[in-house]
Amino acid sequence: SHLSGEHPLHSTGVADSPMLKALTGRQPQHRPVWFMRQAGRSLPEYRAAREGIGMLESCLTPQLAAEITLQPVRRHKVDAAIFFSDIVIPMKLAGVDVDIVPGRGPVLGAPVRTLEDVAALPELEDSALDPIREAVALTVAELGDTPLIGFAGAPFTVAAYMVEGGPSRDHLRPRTMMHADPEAWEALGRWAARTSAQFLAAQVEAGASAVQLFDSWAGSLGEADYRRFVMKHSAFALQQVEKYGVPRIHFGTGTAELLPAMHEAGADVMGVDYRLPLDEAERRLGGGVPLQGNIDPALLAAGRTALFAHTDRVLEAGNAAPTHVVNLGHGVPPSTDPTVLTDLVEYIHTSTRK
Ligand code: 1CP
Repeated sequence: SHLSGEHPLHSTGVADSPMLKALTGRQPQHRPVWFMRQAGRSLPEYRAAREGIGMLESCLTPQLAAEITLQPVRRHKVDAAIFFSDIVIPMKLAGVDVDIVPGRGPVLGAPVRTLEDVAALPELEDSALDPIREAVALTVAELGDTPLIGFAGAPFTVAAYMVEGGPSRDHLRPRTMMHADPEAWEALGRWAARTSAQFLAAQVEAGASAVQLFDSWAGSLGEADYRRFVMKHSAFALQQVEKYGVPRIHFGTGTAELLPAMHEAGADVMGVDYRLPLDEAERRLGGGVPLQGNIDPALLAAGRTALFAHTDRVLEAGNAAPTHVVNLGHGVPPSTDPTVLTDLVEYIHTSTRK
């Protein structure tokens, strides 16, 4: 095996947890649930732990990253932890000038727009990932039978920040670059794919039992551009972790038209955003694909009655898939009342228990 003897996936507690069962198409004891951005500003204990400490520093301090990863598992009894980090961490560890600006997101010192810019990018040294390995090891030591999900940004989403130099709405510059300078785009896509693959591998080797590739902004692409300029880079990142045998989830927002291509890129489970009902997603995928999703984050603030009625519809639509991991259609909004999330987990567990 490509995993050490002590890897959590070798324990039956993790391997037969509801989360791992659902991710591998086996019927779980109850429908597993976790939330994208479950660690973060919705939790008072997160705000306390982060007091006076920058986002990147928090991610690179192993004890703190482990503690923040564990907080939502303790509080909400979710079926999986997601490693507390960020899609720009591999870039940072490679030596790229990047910071996460409060209230804004990742911002680069200098955008990457030409072939020369790409050629000047530093390579990620494997040893630079040691704080990540240490944080993952500390986390899984505390998690018991709850699996840890490792993640990385997909090459397009990562490259979108690099080319824009920061967050943007339409990702015009990277979409222009593909066509205007395909050679530079290709080189950047390969850099981002290698770097994301290394980040994923480090988390899996240190104890993550599943991975999620976040192509959050892929929905800004048409299918033709996705297939021509993006898919092979995501496929590379997914292929690099295939040898570990951990389930690979592939998620993006606004990707209703891209689901089959994103699945073909090499995913085992498809994440679906809140815009497309899961039964329709399953139909577009041709059946047989485990799904993850897709409670509308807006419903978290709509009151329990509306939220649980909406959840019932999501659970019902999820029956169209061989197995279903419940999640939101995108991240937990920072303003969310955390007691709503705790109650939602309990509601899902009780109403789906076999
Ligand atoms: O001050 C803060 O608390 C910073 C807010 C924050 C947090 C909590 C950022 C900045 N990143 C994170 C953690 C994070 N980022 C996780 C942790 C685990 C969890 O889900 O609980 C994960 C998986 C990410 C991944 C990430 N970062 C994505 C993909 C997921 C998604 O939400 O689509 C993206 C697009 C980013 C970029 C990013 N980092 C931070 C922000 C605010 C953003 C988005 C900026 C934008 O709108 O473009």
